[in-house]
Amino acid sequence: METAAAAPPRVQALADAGVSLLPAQYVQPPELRPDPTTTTHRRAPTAASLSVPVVDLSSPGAGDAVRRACAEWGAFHVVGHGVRPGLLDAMRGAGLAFFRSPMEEKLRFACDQARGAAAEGYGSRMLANDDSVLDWRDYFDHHTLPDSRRDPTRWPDFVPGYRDTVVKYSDSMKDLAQKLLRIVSESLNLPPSYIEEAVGEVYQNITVSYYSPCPQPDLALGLQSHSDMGAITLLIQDDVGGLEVLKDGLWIPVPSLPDGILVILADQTEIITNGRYKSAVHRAIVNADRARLSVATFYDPSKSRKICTAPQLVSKEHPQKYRDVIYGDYVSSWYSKGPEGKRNIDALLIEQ
Ligand SMILES: O=C(O)CCC(=O)C(=O)O
Repeated sequence: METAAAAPPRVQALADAGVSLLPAQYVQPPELRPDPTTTTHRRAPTAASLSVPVVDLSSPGAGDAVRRACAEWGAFHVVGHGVRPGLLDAMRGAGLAFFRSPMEEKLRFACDQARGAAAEGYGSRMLANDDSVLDWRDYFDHHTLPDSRRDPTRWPDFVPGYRDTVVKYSDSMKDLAQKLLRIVSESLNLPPSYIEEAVGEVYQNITVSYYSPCPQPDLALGLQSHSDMGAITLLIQDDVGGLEVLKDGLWIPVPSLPDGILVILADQTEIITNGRYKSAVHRAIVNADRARLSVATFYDPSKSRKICTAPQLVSKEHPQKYRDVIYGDYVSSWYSKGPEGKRNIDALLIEQ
């Protein structure tokens, strides 16, 4: 949440001004830096054999591939997903056109501080506490579903076709997320609609993130390490690179796949599946030369929804791992303290 008194400068404005030293608020503590010599988790060598799986949803083996990818990674690319490639490019293009527009235009759509945490609009800081290290990132967050939250007049009016593109993209990502949740449910022998029903009415946000070139990229993070709070996230990015997923203690770079969409399982899916499927911890690193853009679409429960583990997945061998939780309480705890490099979900662990 941004507050008027403490609103940080837009990262893009700092980068455009040509700062040569990273301002102190953006300097990560040594153990969280991407620098391989200081970081707690090592980064995989560039030519690592480990890479995020790719699942062709149009192939007959898709269910098995999804099962493996969810159990081993919590993140995977999908191709053969049925979303028109032109729509992915249009969404990336709309986001880029926004961030390349003059600052005074962008500021007309700045986050409204009075609306509290995760306010819709153009922002640069997610957390309320002033002492947290800032991400080297600006973003535009759209509230897109349910329809009652969707107000395109809050989205940029100066990029031709922007609002129409976001609406089409939102609808298309909702369909894909539901298709994926059905496959994920079935892969655990649950009824196909199980996870969708456990999540209830979908609250969808679309966040376009823009990472400007950074003067000292080894000291900063574009987006600190975290897992997503909701049920499932669908992410597209450009060809610059910077997204990393944590796998067995190694940060694995996630390249962009032409026409591919990255699926990231989020915390509520881990709770519902009793930890059989993990939410994926990920972060974004930055570089000195090229700006990077990503578009994340979050599929979340409503704040009042109680999320419970599927009883079919609890047994003597698999005792219930997490306490039931009201989603709004889960979210509030994140916004008051931030991920601090830890998983929010660990606070719900039941002692065995
Ligand atoms: O920019 C990226 O690749 C990551 C974005 C992300 O993790 C988020 O918006 O939560």
